[in-house]
Amino acid sequence: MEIKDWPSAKTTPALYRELKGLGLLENLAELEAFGYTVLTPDQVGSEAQHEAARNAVLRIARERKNCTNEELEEVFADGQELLRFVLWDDPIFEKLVLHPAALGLIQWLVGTDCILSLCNAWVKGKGESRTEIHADWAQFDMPTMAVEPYGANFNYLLTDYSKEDGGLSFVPGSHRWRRLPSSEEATYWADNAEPVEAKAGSMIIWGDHTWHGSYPKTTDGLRLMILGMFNRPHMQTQEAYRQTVSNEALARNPARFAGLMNIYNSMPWGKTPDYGKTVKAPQGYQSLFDEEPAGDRFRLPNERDYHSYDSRTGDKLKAQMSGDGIQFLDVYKGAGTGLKK
Ligand SMILES: O=C(O)CCC(=O)C(=O)O
Repeated sequence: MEIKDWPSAKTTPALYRELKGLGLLENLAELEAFGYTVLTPDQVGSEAQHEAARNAVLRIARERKNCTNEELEEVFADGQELLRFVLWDDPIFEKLVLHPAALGLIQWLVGTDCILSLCNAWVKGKGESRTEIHADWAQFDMPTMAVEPYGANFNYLLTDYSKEDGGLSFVPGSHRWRRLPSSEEATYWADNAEPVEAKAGSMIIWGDHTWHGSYPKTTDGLRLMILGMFNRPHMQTQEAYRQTVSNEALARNPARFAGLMNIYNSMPWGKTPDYGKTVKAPQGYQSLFDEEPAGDRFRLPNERDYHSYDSRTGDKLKAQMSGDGIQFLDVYKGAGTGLKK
C-alpha cells in the first residue's frame, strides 16, 4: 500500500519509508516477533570502520587500565567491564550513535525523539564471567512493563560472537511477557538462552523488554563490543550527555545529534518554566540520512536561574492556559517531546 504522511501516525510513515529504503523490514519483523535482530557486518559498515572502532576500544581500555595491548588479556581474565561514557573519547562514537540502520531500528522501538542514555565500550576476558539473564527495563518499581519499550540498545560486535566466545544470548519472544525475570527464571535461562552467532562487525538491536544475558568465554582472546542505549526523552539518562555536550559537538553533527543530547528538553523547570524556548527543536521528522553539520543552529541554553520569576513569561503562560485547556496541553507536550512548539 502507499505509505502516506498520515498525521495520525505521526513520524512513523517517514521512519518506515527510510527503514524500507535501507532494506530493514525483515529486521523490523524480527524485532516485533522475537524481540531482537542482528545486522550483518556489511549492513553496519566497511572493514575500515570495524577496524577503527576496535582500535578505539582497545586504546580506551589500555588508557583506563594503564597497560599494554599484550597485558589486556590478563587484566580482563575472568572478568568483564563496561568502560563508561566513551562518547567524547573518539570521534567514531559520534558517528556510531547516528548510524542510520541502528538509530532507525532503535527509533522504531523508542520513538524518533529518543535520547542517548549511555555509550560504552565493553571488554570481556576468557573465564567464568557472564552476564545474568535480565531485561534492560529500568523502572524497577514498575513490575509490569508498558506496552511500548522505554529503552533500546545496539551492541556493535568488534570480535566474533558465539556461545564459546562468551557472546550475548536471548530468550526469543520474551519481550511479549512484559515483566522482569524472577531469579529462578534467570537461573533456568542462563544455560538455555539462544546464543547469538555473528561475525565481528555485526550489530544486535533490541528493546528493554527482551530477556538476555551472556555465556562464559571459553576461547582465547578478548570479547570487544560497543554498546549504545537510547531512552525516551522524559527519562533520566544513565550518563551525562546533556551536561557535557559542547557547542562545537552540536555544530559538527547533524540536527538529530542535538536531540540525542536532549538539549531541547526544557525540563526541569524553576519558577519560570521555559517550555523549550531556549533551544528550538527542529520540527517534524529528522532524516536518518541527514549528515549536514548543524553549524550554529543549536546553542547550549544559558545557565538557568531556577529561583527567579519572570513576569512577562508568566503572563504569556497565563494567557495560554486561559483557553480551553487543550492549548496548555499542546505547550506542555511540546516541551517534553520537541515535536510541537
Ligand atoms: O554482552 C553482555 O554480556 C550483556 C550485554 C547487555 O546486557 C546489554 O548490552 O544490555
